[in-house]
Amino acid sequence: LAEFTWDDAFLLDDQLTEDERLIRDAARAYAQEKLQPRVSEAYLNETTERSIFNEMGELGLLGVTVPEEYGCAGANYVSYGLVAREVERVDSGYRSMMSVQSSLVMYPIYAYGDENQRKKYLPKLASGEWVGCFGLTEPDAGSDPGGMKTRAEKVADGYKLTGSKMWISNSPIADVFVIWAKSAAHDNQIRGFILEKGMKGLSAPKIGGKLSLRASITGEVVMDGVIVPEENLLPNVSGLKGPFGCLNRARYGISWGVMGAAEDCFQRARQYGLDRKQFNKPLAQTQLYQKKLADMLTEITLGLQGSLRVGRLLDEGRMAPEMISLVKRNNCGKALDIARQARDMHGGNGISIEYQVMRHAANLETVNTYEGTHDVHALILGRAITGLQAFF
Ligand code: TGC
Ligand code: FAD
Repeated sequence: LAEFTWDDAFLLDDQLTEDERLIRDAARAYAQEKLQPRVSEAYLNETTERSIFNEMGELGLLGVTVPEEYGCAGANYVSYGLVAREVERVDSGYRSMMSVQSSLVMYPIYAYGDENQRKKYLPKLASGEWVGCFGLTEPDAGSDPGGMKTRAEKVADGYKLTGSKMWISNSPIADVFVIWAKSAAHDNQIRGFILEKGMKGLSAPKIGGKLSLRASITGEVVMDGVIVPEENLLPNVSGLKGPFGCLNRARYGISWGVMGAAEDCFQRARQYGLDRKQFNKPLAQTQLYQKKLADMLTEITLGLQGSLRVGRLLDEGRMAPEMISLVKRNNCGKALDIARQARDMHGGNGISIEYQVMRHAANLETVNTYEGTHDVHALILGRAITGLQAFF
């Protein structure tokens, strides 16, 4: 009989290739040595360190799936998931910074851009010299991005963009903005545009007062007749499948990332229960405490196994978006439950930044909502199961 390893119940490690383990180990070392020591202060003070992009860039953690000729690692989607898990083990906000840059900015420029756009933007985004953001959501169009109001109007040599985007990760510090707008010159179809910091009429004010994801800056994007040259239109995609193609990848990464946050909560709750005694015995020696740990380990193990399977299918070109809805929805919901439980299991200490678990729980409230809410993914699955759409 094999021995049971409580921190890798189904031997996930064994299912990875040597290259995948190397990327995972590099991401883990960076996250634990460089991110973990600064996260509490960043979170409390609501500061986002710009230099994190340069550090991640130097280690090849930005756009890991983009080919090497653009300065990237050219790795597979399982590797990308493993990086997300290690970064989010520290903080969902840091994973947000990484995954927006990788899946929502570099991926569309690579997949939908022309060669000039790829050569101009990808190497600088890969190194972290430039920061990117992705503008889909608007004040009146969140779950229903097809209802967006941002408009692109044809003018000499380009387009004039007018509208505003809301809740945009990285936008106040972004150099490159991938913006989705309805284009009058293309039958009112949604098209992608690359905007650059400093363009006249473009601003990105920070959204303050967030009680979640405080180490990752979020802002609006305001476009007051911004003139965007013709060469900044993403030529190779049209319609909602453009932004959704990016979201598939980011949502998949999130499914791994939240399991990293959940593992951190589980491991901290376990240690706390072993160390803390009440009624003359460790908390971990009570039935209720053990049941909670058993539930956590079960969900984490199944969640990671699900993400690995979807990652392998994505790498084989056999991914259906509904598979991603399934793991994004399940893993976010389960991670949020685990973080709330871990907070409870820490008693009063659980509300302190020092014990980390409440920060994870607060962050996961956002992660459960962005990139398609928990309920929106249920409706995507419900449509696939029944053939009936229940959105409207
Ligand atoms: P629907 O009619 O279903 O589809 C319209 C067109 O899009 C195609 N499509 C997809 N293509 C690729 N991948 C997918 N997952 C796709 N889903 C749909 C579809 O085939 C169709 O193509 P065509 O050629 O026939 O036109 O569209 P709908 O308007 O009914 O959509 C409904 C719904 C709810 C599924 C969708 O709107 C949705 O997913 N809403 C959630 C919105 C969302 O996820 N927003 C995310 C904003 S970005 C963000 O949150 C970043 S946070 C990042 C961070 O900080 O980490
Ligand atoms: P709504 O769509 O108004 O939903 C409110 C509630 O109604 C939810 O519970 C939802 O599930 C429910 N609901 C909606 N429609 C239905 C329905 N048909 N049936 C039943 N229930 C329904 N967006 C970007 O484009 N880029 C980013 O970088 C980005 N970063 C973000 C960072 C943060 C910190 C946050 C909080 C959000 C970010 N978002 C970003 C936006 C995010 O994707 C949206 O908040 C999300 O898609 C939900 O949209 P909404 O907030 O408008 O909520």
